[in-house]
Amino acid sequence: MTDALPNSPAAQRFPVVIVGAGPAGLTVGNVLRAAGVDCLVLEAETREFIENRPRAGVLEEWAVRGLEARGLARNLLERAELHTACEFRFSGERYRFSYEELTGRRHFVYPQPLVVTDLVREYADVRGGEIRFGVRDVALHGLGTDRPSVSYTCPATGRRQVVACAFVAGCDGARGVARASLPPGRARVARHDYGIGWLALLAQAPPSSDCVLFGCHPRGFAGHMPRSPEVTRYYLQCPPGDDPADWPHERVWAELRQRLGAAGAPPLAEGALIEKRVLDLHDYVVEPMVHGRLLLAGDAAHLVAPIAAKGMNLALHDAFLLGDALVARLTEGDDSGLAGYSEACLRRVWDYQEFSQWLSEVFHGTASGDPFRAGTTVARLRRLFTSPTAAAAFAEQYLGTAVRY
Ligand code: RFL
Repeated sequence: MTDALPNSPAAQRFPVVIVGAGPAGLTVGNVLRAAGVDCLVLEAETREFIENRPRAGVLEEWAVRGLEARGLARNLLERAELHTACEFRFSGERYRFSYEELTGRRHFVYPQPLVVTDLVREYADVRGGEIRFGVRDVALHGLGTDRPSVSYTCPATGRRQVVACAFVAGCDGARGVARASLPPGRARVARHDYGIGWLALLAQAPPSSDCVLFGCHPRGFAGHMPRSPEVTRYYLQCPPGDDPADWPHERVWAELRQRLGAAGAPPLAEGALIEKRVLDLHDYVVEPMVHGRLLLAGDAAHLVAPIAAKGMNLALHDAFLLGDALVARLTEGDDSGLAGYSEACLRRVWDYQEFSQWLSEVFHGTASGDPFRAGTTVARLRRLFTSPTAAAAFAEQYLGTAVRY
């Protein structure tokens, strides 16, 4: 962050500048536009790029209802696949976990590129929101004052532009500029490194099951996540920092067959691997999520490794609260939403982080090389299928259905 730019003629003014057009930023923008609040979204990539970037695919039902309530779920409700169960595979057997029977709730499977495509269209084309793509070198100024501003280089002219605003929504993900703009010592960043890598794969292949599969195998974890009738996401545990080039087609499918193998399991439907990258699993949480006039949301504020498929859901939770709080502040002068914003978000964030850690042990314990951990991991897994209380607790956390956080 640099100091305010009192002498720079601010070419433009918007009540809110939103940095980043991911699920968080676009949802905040849509909520503001629906209430007639002007805002500007600044996005480093092109529209085509963000509409095609493959990532998440699982939405929790409360998040879908939140989008629906804000008029943002029409396509999603028409096209998403509804999942009612997941399946654990361990000790050579298949264990189906029907979470809908326990909670009455489902997961909605709708790839993130479609979520983003719908949100951009609604924001820019329907609600008339301003958005600038391909901006470079975004910088935030005067965040500790009541006259912050945002500057960036315009891709068309190469000129620096300054936008004055009342609030900056930092929604620019894990590698953005917003978190980096927090003055040292003003926020605590808590980190957790799992010391585990996941080879994240997208296969041009139909799903091999009607549900998510978790293979908890002594060779390492393997996951199967249906994305669409043509595309399936797979994960393979690997050493952190592994080179995806060391995972040719044959090796990937041989490992997936082994780790997801179980008595009576149908063979995997194989296909070309259209994405192959190694994720070093880690989490972080920024506390508080607010500094002066900068309000962080989504991955900019907290990263949760994709172990429990929670990141996009948390980004939407933040965005609902932030959008509503900004509307209340800017249309009615009501500050209470903004005052409670960080704490309200962080309660769910920490709960989801704890669940991800718990699930990480379930996924990775049998491959830890430590026979004691392997034994307790299998006990955890078995408990899900022998204890209705343990099953109910798992279902509640997996679906994010707790009454309070
Ligand atoms: P995003 O989606 O990263 O959007 C941030 C946007 O900001 C832009 N940007 C900038 N713009 C201007 N100036 C700058 N300096 C900028 N720097 C960055 C970026 O181009 C981008 O468009 O953050 P947001 O909105 O907070 O959304 C978070 C989610 O994207 C993320 O949590 C999920 O993808 C996590 N995740 C999953 N979450 C789920 O809920 N369910 C899942 O099944 C799930 N699977 C996943 C995942 C993440 C994965 N990756 C990325 C590790 C699977 C994978 C493989």
